[in-house]
Amino acid sequence: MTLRWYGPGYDTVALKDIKQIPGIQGVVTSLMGKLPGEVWTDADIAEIKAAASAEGFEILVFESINISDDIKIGTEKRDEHIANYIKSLEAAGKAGIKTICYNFMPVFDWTRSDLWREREDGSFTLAYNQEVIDQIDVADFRTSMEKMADGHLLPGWEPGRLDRIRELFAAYEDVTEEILFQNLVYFLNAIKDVCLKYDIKMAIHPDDPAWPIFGLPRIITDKEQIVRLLTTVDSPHNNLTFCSGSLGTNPKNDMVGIIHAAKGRIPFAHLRNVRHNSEGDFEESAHLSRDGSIDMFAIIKAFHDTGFDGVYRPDHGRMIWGEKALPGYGLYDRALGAAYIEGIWEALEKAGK
Ligand code: CS2
Ligand code: MN
Repeated sequence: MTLRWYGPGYDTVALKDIKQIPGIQGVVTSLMGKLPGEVWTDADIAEIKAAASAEGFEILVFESINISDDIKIGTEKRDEHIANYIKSLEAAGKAGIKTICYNFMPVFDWTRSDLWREREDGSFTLAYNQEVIDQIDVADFRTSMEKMADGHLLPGWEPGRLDRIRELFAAYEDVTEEILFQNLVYFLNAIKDVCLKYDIKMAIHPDDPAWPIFGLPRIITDKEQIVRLLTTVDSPHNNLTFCSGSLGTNPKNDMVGIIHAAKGRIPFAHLRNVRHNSEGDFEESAHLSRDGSIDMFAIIKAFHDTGFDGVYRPDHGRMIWGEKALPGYGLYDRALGAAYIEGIWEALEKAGK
């Protein structure tokens, strides 16, 4: 069990507070100051490792070493960016960090229409409404997200990334789902040797929401596409980050089926719940199954049944008890989620004996 921690200067939650959550064995982190395409050096990694270990934590996963749009689009800069990515992997591998989470979503990472939807109990949560999204001018979208973030950094929406939004949209004009998929395969094949050398597991994060938005292609949204990726690049370095909250945005996704279909190639899992309110509208609920639409017990049981021995973390949490933090990444609700998940796991372990 881990918790995501953004590193010194980026997170509002302190490691010494994470330490007090029962069962947390390590942290998942990133170099938030790096743009996609830039190299992570040995010194950069040593610095963040030292910051974590000063509070007794090991870094178990890098989430994420982000992929540049040039790699996703397949521009003439792609090979240079891949060469940089290989250098970053080399540095991670040498530092003993062997699970790398990333995503292959064009332009935007996870997307919400509201970062502060108030729920009946007075908590605030991240929510998505398709009609609201459909009315947004993409060029203004970044500004409205940043306004909602109220001075906090949005994970996945790091500054600098979206400066060229119109240009980027134009660059994606001819990128179909198939081209995007082939560019992902190209990337995975190109980094294979360094991954095998250091026993690195690349673990792709599903698209969130799990359907195309703003006319941009999205390709990691359901079981069929996940299985296609795992079988097309059938190598131990090509794996899935299972995210119940992202795959669960589509009520049709059979999540237990996805866990079984991945056949052990899930080194990293994100556990959170969503509530479907109506067609095209959902909000992130508490982790507890009956607060949302996802059967969290069934998912955790599927991991237990398949002998999961990877890293997991409660993904986002709501803002409760007046906390102000990075949207989705406060301390309190994620701590409740961690305890709930650990409770289910303990029950499964003991019932199985
Ligand atoms: C998060 C993502 O929204 C989520 O589910 O886990 O921001 C995730 O960190 C990235 O997509 C991984 O690259
Ligand atoms: Mn996730």
